Amino acid sequence: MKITGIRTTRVAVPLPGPIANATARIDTISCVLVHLDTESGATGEGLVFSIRPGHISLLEASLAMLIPDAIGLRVDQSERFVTQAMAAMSFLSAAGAPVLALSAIESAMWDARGKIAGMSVSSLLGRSRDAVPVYASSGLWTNQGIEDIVEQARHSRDSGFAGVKLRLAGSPDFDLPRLEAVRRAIGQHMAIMVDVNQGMDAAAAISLGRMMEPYAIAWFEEPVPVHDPRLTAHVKAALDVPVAIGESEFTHHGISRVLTAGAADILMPDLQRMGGVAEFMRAGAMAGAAGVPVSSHLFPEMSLHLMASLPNASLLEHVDWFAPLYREQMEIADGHCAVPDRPGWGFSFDQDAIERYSV
Ligand code: SMN
Ligand code: MG
Repeated sequence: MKITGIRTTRVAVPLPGPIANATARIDTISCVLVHLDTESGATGEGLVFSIRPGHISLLEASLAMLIPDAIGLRVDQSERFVTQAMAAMSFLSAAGAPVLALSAIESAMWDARGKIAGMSVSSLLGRSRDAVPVYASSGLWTNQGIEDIVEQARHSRDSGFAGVKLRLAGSPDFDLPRLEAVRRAIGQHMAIMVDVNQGMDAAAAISLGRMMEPYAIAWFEEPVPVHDPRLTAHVKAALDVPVAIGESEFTHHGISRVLTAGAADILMPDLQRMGGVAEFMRAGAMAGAAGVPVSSHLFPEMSLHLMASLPNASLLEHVDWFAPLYREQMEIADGHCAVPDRPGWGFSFDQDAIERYSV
């Protein structure tokens, strides 16, 4: 059960075309894949990701720093690994690239543990459900025209998603006709989330939030900069539409600040910024204690298992960005994604894809 080695591979998955939100433009999904070898012969898999190819060297260097601390541990000692690694990186900070790298190793330990036990990660955690409500987040970007986003939203509805996320630019003149068109195209029963990626100030966000009230949105995501969650709490208090934040926080300590500030109607922890599975579940439990539902951020193939376990889970965010790297594909129908029973994550890296996308 001991970890005998950890290999890393750099991959770049090109998107069909560039995508843009209020604060970023993305054309490549850059990842470092982690293969964790064990003396049992089972290999655990995890990954780190950035929207910026230039971050990959930093992520690789962070992995190289952490790998010696993991080798020789048993795969069931992930909490010990995390505690030691967090202590070792504390001179830098408990945030940024080292936490992302830590998450990839910890996640690979869970995958290996599941494969050795013959159980899925969700089964190891204790399942609450065998299918998780899911919304489509791969489309509806600010650099797409209105016909395009309407067509994509209809396609998501017809593909079995329970909702779609519309990226806002942060200007009512631009955003409201798009929101109206998407609502009209998909009907009243499907959820629409809107996300402005911290691109507004509080007064403008409150004003736009009020204008969006007639469209019955599921949530308004990251309306303002998140450095101080009290600013989001201020916006949330002024609005009837639910506010979602959490994806930019690191570890359960960041989530704790968000919850303490009363800044989230919906909490969106991100597996890699949490620093792995255990921290994600800790953040989820803290949200549960505060009466706040959880919607995972990115990494759908892995987050699916965490959302299957959390009693207070709401919707899984689905992006198709990582799918080309995996052999197995997510099964979506009737607004839900099925939770696989296959051991570990139940999604394994495709060797041909790794070679194709390797850089
Ligand atoms: C998002 C995440 C990652 C890259 C671009 C945009 C977005 C989301 O905030 O919530 O999916
Ligand atoms: Mg977001």
